[in-house]
Amino acid sequence: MINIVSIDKKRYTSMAILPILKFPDPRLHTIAQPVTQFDEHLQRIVADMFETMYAARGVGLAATQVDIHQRIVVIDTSEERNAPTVLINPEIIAQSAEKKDWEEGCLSVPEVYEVVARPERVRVRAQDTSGTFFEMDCDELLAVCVQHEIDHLNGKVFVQYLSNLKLNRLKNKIKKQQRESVSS
Ligand code: GNR
Ligand code: NI
Repeated sequence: MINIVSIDKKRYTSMAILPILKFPDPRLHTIAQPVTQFDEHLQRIVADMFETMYAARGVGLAATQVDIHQRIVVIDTSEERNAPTVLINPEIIAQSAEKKDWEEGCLSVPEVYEVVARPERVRVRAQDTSGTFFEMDCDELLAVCVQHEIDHLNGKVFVQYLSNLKLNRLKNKIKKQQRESVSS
């Protein structure tokens, strides 16, 4: 007898932890394309992105970071890690004039934490996995995270907000670490 249930399980329910691109990988500077197909393939990408984000203990992940250049973001800023949020084709439609400093980190720039000033509050418009539009008001870490992730979709990594001096120091430090890890 052919077991259709197990075939379905294989095709639709197994998730995967995807490799995360690391700065200064040039693919991190790709501008992601809008999502136009709200299908099973999209749901698979979203499920894999959640698994990857939770495994890496991140509060957000942009598809760019896993070398998928479509406008897809997953976020969970909850303490309990039980508030998964998907943003497809996200856009900031309003932002506060007030800015706030926040110490940011990034799964694509491991062990680097630097302060970035961004609008304190933003209103974001996005689609869910079925293509339905919604809007969300964000403050605190969620506001920081949404802006950080939309930057990724536009090919921007948070360290690009640093002064040239700091960014060059960081690039040299990463090069040195890479030389050391090759020679050891
Ligand atoms: O896990 C993450 N933490 C974080 C902390 C402060 C500001 C932004 C972030 S996002 C980051 C995950 C990540 O790299 N998303 O792109
Ligand atoms: Ni990041």
